[in-house]
Amino acid sequence: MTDFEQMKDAVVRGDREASVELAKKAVESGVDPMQAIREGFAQGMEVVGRGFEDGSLFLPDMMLSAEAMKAAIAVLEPAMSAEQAAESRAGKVVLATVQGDVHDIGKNIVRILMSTGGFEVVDLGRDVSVSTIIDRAEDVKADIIGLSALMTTTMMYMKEVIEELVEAGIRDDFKVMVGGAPVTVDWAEEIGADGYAKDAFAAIQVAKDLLD
Ligand code: B1M
Repeated sequence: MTDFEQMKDAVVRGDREASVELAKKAVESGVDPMQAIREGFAQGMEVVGRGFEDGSLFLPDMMLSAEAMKAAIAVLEPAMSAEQAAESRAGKVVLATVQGDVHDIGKNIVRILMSTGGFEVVDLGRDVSVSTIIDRAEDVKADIIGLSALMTTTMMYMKEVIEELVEAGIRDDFKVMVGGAPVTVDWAEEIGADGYAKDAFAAIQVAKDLLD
């Protein structure tokens, strides 16, 4: 197996230690860190993503793989040039579980995968008020506001965020994407969100499409 194939394999197996070792080896031997991510580690996440979608892999597998990939990126990132580091950032996302809702397991997976997908994610946590979400999105100049809700009773705060953005005259400053078990594409359309993702892997693609 080539080094890139080994990187891919380490992520597929969720082997954090092997991922870190391979990333260190890449840095020591002068391999372009971006190439190691694109042709090695990220290829592993693609395999895991497909496995998760077709039901052959499960949540714990996915989390182990995401952690292995994150650990590799942590080793590679300092070796990138300033331009590469900026280039590797696909965009800035402010992410939160909405007001009244403490469910954050799914949101945390979205955070991990979006980070590994190249996004800079500012995670505001759970049970976050509408005003805090908007204030922080403005403060950090986010490209995307990502909202998670797990209850039918809290989904309405997604709508409120969008209404408040409109009221403040800053709706066009951000793309808004929504997700969470009870959230549907119809709901996203109804409240005027820009994107909806059914799971954390889809979230990466949706976010990339929104910024294209
Ligand atoms: Co609660 N809970 N819970 N709960 N809980 C649900 C959501 C519920 C459906 C259970 C049920 O009744 N069948 C129900 C909601 C019913 C409704 O809709 N009204 C419910 C309830 C009622 C409650 C309480 C009110 C219970 C009580 O106290 N009486 C209470 C609520 C407290 C509150 O929020 N104010 C409560 C509390 C809890 C715990 C604290 C015990 C715990 C949460 C722990 C935590 O998150 N830190 C909990 C749990 C674990 C669940 C269930 C069992 C599992 C949720 C979960 O983590 N799923 C849940 C039942 C269920 O969903 N089957 C339930 C795994 C996770 C990986 O999936 O979050 O869907 P999910 O995320 C996915 C996608 O949805 C998507 O990507 C993720 C990964 O692929 N996604 C996004 C999520 N956010 C996204 C954002 C995006 C894009 C994609 O873009 C920005």
